Amino acid sequence: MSTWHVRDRVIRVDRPVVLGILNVTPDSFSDGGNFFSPDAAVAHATRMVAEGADVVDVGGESTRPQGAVPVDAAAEIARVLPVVRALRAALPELVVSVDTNKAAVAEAVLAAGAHAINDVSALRLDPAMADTCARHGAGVILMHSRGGVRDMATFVHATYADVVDEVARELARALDAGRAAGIADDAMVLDPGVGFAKRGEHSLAVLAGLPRLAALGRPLLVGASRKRFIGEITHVTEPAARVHGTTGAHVAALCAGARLFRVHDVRAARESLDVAWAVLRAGAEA
Ligand code: HH2
Repeated sequence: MSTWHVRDRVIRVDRPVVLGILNVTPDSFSDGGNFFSPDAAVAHATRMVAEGADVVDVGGESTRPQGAVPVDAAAEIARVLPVVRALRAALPELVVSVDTNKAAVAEAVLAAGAHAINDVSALRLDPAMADTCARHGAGVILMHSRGGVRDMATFVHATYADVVDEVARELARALDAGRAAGIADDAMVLDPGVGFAKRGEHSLAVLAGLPRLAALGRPLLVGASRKRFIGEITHVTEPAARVHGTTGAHVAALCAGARLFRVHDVRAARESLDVAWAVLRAGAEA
């Protein structure tokens, strides 16, 4: 059984692990505008934990496909730090990750007790990020992307000969960068970055290609929730209405080797993944 070490906690990856998304951004693609006050954030996190979330992932900067506006570190800290403090005070058992690519933000939230950093640039965009995570013994999600915050969710860098092979090589490079900075192997998990510098066909290919990414030796996390490729297949244009398509993506990803899932609709993810997991286990034991 593999594990994910996040500071003083060990998350057992012997069943699907669900990360509930808590956006404190004005412009995220599916739930932007819910500018969470710390009280509202605690209420939403409490609900997600009751529905089966193992981790809450707090994000203060959107990387949405059209018109993502980078925010500076001070503004991002002003959004996420009060929320991290409130979560740690109100829900001390909860594992908190923070979605950021800036070392200054990581430093502030880790000092306030966050457990993990979810870096959609896989340590690429801020040269101080790896060292910051290493110093705090933080868990790190290394997500594949190309480009900067403004264009990483567009198609300008979506040029691949073999998308699975190239994502594997770029994630291997990120793992090496983490190791070189002193991040423990068991603190890192890998994410193919569905929708990031990937057209629909690329997102499908990396999900189908998860077994090749598993060869890198770390647990795989998938963020498919409500994403564009699901709308392309189902013709559901409203992201918040893509829950059924999301369930399909989750179950397929689980079968292909994903073990951690970053989701908006926690209850749907928890129940569908638990049932799919029980079937897979029964098959493995038969
Ligand atoms: N997707 C988004 C943000 N962070 N982190 C990981 N590890 N994997 C993902 O696939 C991923 C991620 C999407 O970004 P955004 O447009 O900000 O929307 P939301 O946070 O609502 O998913």
